[in-house]
Amino acid sequence: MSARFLILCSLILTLFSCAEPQVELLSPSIIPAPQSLQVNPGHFTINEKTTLSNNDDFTASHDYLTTFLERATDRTWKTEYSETNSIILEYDDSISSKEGYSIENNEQNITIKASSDAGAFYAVQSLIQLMPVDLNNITEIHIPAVTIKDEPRFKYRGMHLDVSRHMYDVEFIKKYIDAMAMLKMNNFHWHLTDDQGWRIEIKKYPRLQEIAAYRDSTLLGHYNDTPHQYDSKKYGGYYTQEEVREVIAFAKARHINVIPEIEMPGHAQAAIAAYPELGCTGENAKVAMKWGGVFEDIYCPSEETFTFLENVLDEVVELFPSKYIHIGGDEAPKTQWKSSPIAQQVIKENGLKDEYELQSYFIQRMEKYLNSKGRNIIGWDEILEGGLAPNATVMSWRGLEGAIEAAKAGHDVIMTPTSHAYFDYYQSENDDEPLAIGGFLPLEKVYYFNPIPEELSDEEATHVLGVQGNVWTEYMTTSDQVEYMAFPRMLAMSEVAWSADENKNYDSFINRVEYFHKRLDAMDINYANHLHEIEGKLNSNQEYELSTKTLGKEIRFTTDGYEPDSSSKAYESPIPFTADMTLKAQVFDDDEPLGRLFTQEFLYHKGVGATISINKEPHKSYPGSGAAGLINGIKGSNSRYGDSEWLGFWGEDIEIEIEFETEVELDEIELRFYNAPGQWIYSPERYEIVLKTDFDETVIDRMDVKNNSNSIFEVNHKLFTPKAFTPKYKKMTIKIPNYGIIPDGNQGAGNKAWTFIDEIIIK
Ligand code: TNX
Repeated sequence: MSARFLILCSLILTLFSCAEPQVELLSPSIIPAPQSLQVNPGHFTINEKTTLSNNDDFTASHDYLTTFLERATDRTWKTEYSETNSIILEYDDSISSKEGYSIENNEQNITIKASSDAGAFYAVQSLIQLMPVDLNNITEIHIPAVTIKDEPRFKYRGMHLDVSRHMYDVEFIKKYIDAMAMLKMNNFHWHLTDDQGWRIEIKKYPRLQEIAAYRDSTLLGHYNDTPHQYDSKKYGGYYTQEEVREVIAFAKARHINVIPEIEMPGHAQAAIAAYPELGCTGENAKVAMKWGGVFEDIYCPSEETFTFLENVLDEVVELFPSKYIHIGGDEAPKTQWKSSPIAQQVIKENGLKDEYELQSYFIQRMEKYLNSKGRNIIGWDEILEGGLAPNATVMSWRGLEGAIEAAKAGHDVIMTPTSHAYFDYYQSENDDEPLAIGGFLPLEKVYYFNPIPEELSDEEATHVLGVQGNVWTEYMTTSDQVEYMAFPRMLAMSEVAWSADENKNYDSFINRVEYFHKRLDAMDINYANHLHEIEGKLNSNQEYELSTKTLGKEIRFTTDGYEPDSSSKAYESPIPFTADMTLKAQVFDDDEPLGRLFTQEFLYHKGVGATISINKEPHKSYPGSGAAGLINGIKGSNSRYGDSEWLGFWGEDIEIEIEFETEVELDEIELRFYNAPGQWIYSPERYEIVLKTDFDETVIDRMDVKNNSNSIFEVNHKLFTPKAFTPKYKKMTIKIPNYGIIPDGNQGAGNKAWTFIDEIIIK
């Protein structure tokens, strides 16, 4: 709309309505949600005359916007000032947050204000998200009139990527960084070295490129599938220093800092394979070919090792301008140090108590070196063990405890707990999800992550720099797979990192994500879409409730085994469960089915509706649906022990008591246990079932139960009852001792095992 037309309009507006052509405007759906956004009447139109004006303060933001506009409008944009029809980037030092900005967008101009280029850059990201996704073949871009005032909640907003387990080309790394920029994230944590491959060129040590960068073979399938099988293919590669520079420059142009991670003293098997003298055993290790385990090979704390690491870090520091250098520190097994004369000598000479203090000595020494170069270290939370290095920032991954301890001691922390930030975990309970490491972290759980632990005072909480999503790539062989696991969870994490807590609303987020799919499609990102899926839960009246996250759609269902279609019954109220049944349901948008078919089997066995209690509470992280869930007629998933059915107990002996409403005859009892040694979960080796009538007890005692199955272990007991007399049982007790301590040679050796149980099927 021209300015003259506008003036004319406003003159006559009170008398006549203006015959302005109707413009379809998007309702703004920015991710991460801004602090405040007000939609005003009208819109701004970018046409062939629109100009872009900049003051000299903003370079990256201006360049990014120019490139975007040139692509979108297929013309060159010179920077020039004009009073109207202009996109204006303006310096405003009254904006106190350096990453904050405002956008005032009206019929005349779009005015972006910020007090730094970073703020202006984030304004540009918001502005782009106010435009339609598809800008092809349109001559004018209409942008709704808005007033936005925005600034981030946290100053550290990160995404991590493991390129050791699998490696991705530079083009992909840039794509990942570009998506981060769109989501206003500002730190890319590049996990460059690990047991399975060293991925950064270090000129002084050519064997890192020749040997450490390649493994001979790779584990096939999941670590829990035994016996292990391998693909017998050489795999690997590394980023040259030139490529690293290219990535850093690309990120810098998007206000993203790149933090390299060089792992020490553990996760060092690849480096030790190249230079065996760095290890403690003198034996020739090979670059690791499998995952799941913590590898025993560890850097020996010799002067030779320290020189090596210092030389490596010299090249790293030269390449990376980042204030932070990540030096790992996680999962450093102490076995080799215990029997190494060199390690023991260092312990003695430095008056250290044990190998934990040696780990701390190691990290502190490297910290001192990096501090002398003007850099600070980040380490995983294990660096707390044996004493924290004085200036270290802690990345808390095993839970929040590490972060709490470090923040209380006055250290900065970054929150990245497995429970909310591990994007290598499954995001859906569907059995046909692509193979993943395990766990269960749906979008909503990421979204509702609260990074400030209650245990911290306001003062201590200022040490929480921010949050980060981690993408460990053991099971992500391709960049497509990385995208599938990272999106849309990265969107949720961006909102955790950026948006004010009081502005967070999952329903609003989901609607924005739905629209965002178009944006991700345009970027050719292979996101996972679980939005139109159905969730079900049994309520306390033994009725099944269905729900879906997307609004304004219908759920249709059947209970006869047939797939629902647009004429099937619409779900309006909970479905009673009074007999065996198969429930199938699907979301429909009018006649069109969306998402995937939901199927739930119900087994109406004799335990359903009985009274149940357990002597121990299940672990907080794996509560299933409580004791009642063990006899609710729904079996736990075959592949997600973190679902709403399985109950997990850590190291505890449990005793379950079931009391039937009336006395019942029993034919068969089936118990189901989960078994995943890779995740420390062991089905029990013995258990006892006691059946009680009013005057008698029958004991079924099973010892030395051998379990050779993977994942689910089902045991079935048929009860032989004499013909003449059929006992009726009132109560039943099941005693399940924990498996005990995990034996040597296994994942988690020395720790207590987990017991997972679901559905006691009583017939
Ligand atoms: C633990 S998180 C690791 C990684 C694995 C990851 C898999 C951390 C510091 N160490 O080496 O890839 O679990 O989820």
